[in-house]
Amino acid sequence: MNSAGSSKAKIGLIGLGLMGRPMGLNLLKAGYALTVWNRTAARAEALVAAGARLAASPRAVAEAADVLFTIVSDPPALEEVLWGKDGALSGLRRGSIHVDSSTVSPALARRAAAACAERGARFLDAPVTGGTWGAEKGELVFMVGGEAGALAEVEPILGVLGKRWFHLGAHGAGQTIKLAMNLILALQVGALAEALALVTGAGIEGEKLVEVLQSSMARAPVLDVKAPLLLKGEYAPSFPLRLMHKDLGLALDLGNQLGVALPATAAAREVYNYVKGAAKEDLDYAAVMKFWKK
Ligand code: NA7
Repeated sequence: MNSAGSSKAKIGLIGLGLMGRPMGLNLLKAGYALTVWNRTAARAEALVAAGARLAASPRAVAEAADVLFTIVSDPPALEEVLWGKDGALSGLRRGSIHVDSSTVSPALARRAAAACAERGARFLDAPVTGGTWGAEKGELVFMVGGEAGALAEVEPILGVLGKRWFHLGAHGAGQTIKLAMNLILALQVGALAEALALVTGAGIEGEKLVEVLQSSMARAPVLDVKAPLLLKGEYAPSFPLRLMHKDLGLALDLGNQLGVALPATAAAREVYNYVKGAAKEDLDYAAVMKFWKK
């Protein structure tokens, strides 16, 4: 087993947003040596106080890491931290493994994998589900594309961050499944918002719909978490609406590339787009309800 797969591999982490920060804290708690970088350096403070080393650039993180994690917002952000000035790819160690847990396009995952291979490193696309709650509890679920051998080497680390991981195929497969899954979550929460608008428009309390719904075949665990937010109109971001909007766009792009029609996704994106445009602050995607409160 090489250094990437050793029990206490040196870990790098780029992206200390809502997801990256709790993930980093769990790695430190598990005793891993952690080097971090974030575009806005102030967001690294909690991790540095907990024992992480703050690097000067993505490149410096990669130089220090046997296993490099990235979890940044979107495709341009990943391109920036990998290929930008002092980007991580220029510092990747031979034999290291780069695990990208951002949600980006499958095509970008394949480009990153090829760039890693040119530098003698391996790549896994490993987007996650579970939101900030899952990240804090170490209960994320990883959807993985890439070589099974590389996955086997990082499994001890995934076990600190999450409870399950699925090897889904070649590079890009993890991102493809993630986009399909988020499409379903966006539609489920959007459908609840639409149904609540109908029910409350008829003068019936929304709570009554949720109670019956969650006792029926139409029950969805995501609604256990999101329905109370829709009913109360409280939308502090756990999974931000701007990121769900981005994922719906990525799913539509993929559908276009594959010639697969996604009419329900296209309609849902219009609704999320309206709320995103009208929002004055960062909101959870449960705020899709605001479409009907305008
Ligand atoms: P957040 O909380 O919005 O955090 C996004 C992170 O990405 C944060 O560290 C940002 O740095 C970083 N970012 C954004 N754009 C750039 C650029 N251009 N260059 C470098 N770094 C950048 O998102 P989450 O943590 O909730 O989610 C992360 C991913 O997981 C996302 O793909 C989700 O869909 C799933 P900042 O602090 O703003 O300087």
